[in-house]
Amino acid sequence: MEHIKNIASQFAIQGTISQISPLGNGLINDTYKITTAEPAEHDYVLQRINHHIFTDVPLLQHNIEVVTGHIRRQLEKAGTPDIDRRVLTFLPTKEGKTFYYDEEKDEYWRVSVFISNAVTIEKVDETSSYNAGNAFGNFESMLTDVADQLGETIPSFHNMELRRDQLRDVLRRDPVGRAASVAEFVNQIESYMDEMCQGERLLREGKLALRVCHCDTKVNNVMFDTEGNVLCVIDLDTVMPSLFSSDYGDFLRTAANTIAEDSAEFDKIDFRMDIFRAFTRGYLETAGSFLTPLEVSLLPYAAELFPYMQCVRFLWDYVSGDHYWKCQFAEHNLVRAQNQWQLFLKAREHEEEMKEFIGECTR
Ligand code: GN1
Ligand code: MG
Repeated sequence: MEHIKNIASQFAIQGTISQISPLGNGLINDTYKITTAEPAEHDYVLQRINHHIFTDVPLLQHNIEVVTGHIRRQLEKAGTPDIDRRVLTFLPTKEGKTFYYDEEKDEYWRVSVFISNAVTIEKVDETSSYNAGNAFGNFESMLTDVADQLGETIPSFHNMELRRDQLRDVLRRDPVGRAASVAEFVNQIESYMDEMCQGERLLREGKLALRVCHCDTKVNNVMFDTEGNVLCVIDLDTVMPSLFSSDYGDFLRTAANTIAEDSAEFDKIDFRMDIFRAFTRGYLETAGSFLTPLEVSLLPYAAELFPYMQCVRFLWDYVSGDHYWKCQFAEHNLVRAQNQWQLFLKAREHEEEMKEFIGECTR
């Protein structure tokens, strides 16, 4: 704890630190709560940034500064009360940066203001999905006019063509001899490849543009006050320019699956239309203002794309020899890929229903 206290002292913390304790259950960054002797508005969150996944921390923090600064100004302009609970605030170090690099340990750290009397929700139901849709749509909508250039914290993160090329490349190299056993599966996947890569094609043709997206739209990345009202969106490491499909598609990929993404009970998989409807309604209420007609018409494609892309990514890792996702058993990544494949097929079965519902929402 002495080390962590020393790190905390690098930032412009107001108040006297009385306690530092682990916070939350994040798998990527290590998070601590700094409690001060002063009232709760002066508590903080200290995080060690995982620079093995996010290799360009200055770029990452630049994105976060631009995005939180922009949202803050929007809220101020709108006269929104209680702004410090509606957008994250990062503290500067003595050098005026929003991160501190500990050379000795090769660690990157940052501090943000702790949002008091706030909760995150783990349960996916119609209410939380509606609220999350509304919150992520609002987040994107506030960022439509960001002037500063943002970088990709994970280059080409949600780029389907890149994921396609990575899979094809590893199948050719076949480093652990698994390619032959998945050849039939790959054939099925490839039969949808062109259709699934239409986003990148439309981008090249100038029919779609990149937007500032959150790119990790999990239900527990939305903060609520104790009455259940949305406060803000958190976990901003993956905020970057991406296609319209990212936030909408990735939320539904995780939330609309009837089973966990690594369960092998494939016959129990369905694409939950109750969650789809609730999330879509919430999302379109806020995102409807900036989405183009083409983007709206492609929302069912986004809902199919994300299980499909995740299937390709899991299969790529399986054929690579399991270096990216932790595995509990030898075929774990293959099971995950098959699970996402089933979810993709199920989502496709609901395509017409999706279109109809989106039509009703936007009429
Ligand atoms: C990773 O670690 P987690 O669950 O937040 C991955 C996502 C995948 C997800 C699949 C940086 O996210 O893109 O959809 O696993 N994040 C990264 O489980 O690759
Ligand atoms: Mg996360």
